[in-house]
Amino acid sequence: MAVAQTKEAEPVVPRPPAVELASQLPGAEFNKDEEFHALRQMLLIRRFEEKAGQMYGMGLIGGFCHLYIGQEAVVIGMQMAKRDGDQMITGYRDHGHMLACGMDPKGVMAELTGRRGGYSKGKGGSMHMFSREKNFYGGHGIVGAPVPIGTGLAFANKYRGNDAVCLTYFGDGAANQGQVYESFNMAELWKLPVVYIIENNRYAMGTSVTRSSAQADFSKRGVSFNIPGVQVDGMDVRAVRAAGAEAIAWCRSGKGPIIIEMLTYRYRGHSMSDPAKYRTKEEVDKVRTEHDPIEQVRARLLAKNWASEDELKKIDAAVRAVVNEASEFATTDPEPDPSELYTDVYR
Ligand SMILES: Cc1ncc(C[n+]2csc(CCOP(=O)(O)OP(=O)(O)O)c2C)c(N)n1
Ligand SMILES: [Mg+2]
Repeated sequence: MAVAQTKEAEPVVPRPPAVELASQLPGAEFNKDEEFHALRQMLLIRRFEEKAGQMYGMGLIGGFCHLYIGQEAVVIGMQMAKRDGDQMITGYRDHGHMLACGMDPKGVMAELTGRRGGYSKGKGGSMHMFSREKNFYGGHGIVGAPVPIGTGLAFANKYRGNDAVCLTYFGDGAANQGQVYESFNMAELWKLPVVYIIENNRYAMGTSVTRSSAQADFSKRGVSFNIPGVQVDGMDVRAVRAAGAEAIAWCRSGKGPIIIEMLTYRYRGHSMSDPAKYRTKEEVDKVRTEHDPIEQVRARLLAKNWASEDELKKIDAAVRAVVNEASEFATTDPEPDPSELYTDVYR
């Protein structure tokens, strides 16, 4: 009996009609400052990741490197909704999350190239960076691992009686893991302040959601545990911010965990070594031309006469300068001394 039949491909960025999308909620619109802020932040991630991809191609970055291009609105919208003191944790597609929480692009890029000035002194690489200062708890190569750890961070918040919320990010593939549901159970049982953000980019490595997931509406994955969920257009930074603000307020008021499924898309392969032959070029092009999160902001700024093409070009140039400075640092900073092999390790 064949059990692993491929279902019909679903439309790009599916939006089941039964689900209320956050972009339709009042308060989803951005003012001028917010539009500019979102544009700069998302561009920083986009240009940083493009540069990282180039540097990987030149052999300057080794190991694994998972780019976040296409998904920028998710982390930036959530960042705009959170407040200082709230924590963030994610998997290996993590450069965008680090930049979003204000980590220095130089330190992130230098970690990718394995240099002393990197966030893990050049010894961790793409998937292993942390910043206690920015409340960023990694950076985890193990699929699903951020979920119990993020739940533990939320437990600590409750135990300590602070009112911080932990934003716990994971993918559609990770959402099929057992440890996720053990975490859900504890989080609801103890009413922990954790927002579970499922970044549904429609693929786990080369496997599409429709081939791998019995319940592909991830906002419903908390039903057995009484955890509410909402499905959000993760390509629209305004929708993300609006849903994020509601979810964070829910947690902060002591109501327990909540799930946000972000409908998003990654433009590049799973990692730099993935030629992405499991999907068509047309599929990628369709999302890029119709849903790109950065283009959406640019178009609104122009339509509202809040910016001219020239001003937008200047913003892009300024962001590129920051990224170039980071790559310059990451290629001139020395590698760690060999004696560092024996530091920061458990024996
Ligand atoms: C426990 C574990 N199993 C398998 C892997 C290999 N692996 C790395 S990424 C990945 C797919 C995860 O996909 P998803 O959760 O959708 O995240 P995305 O890569 O799309 O951001 C797999 C299976 C791993 N790193 N850890
Ligand atoms: Mg995925």
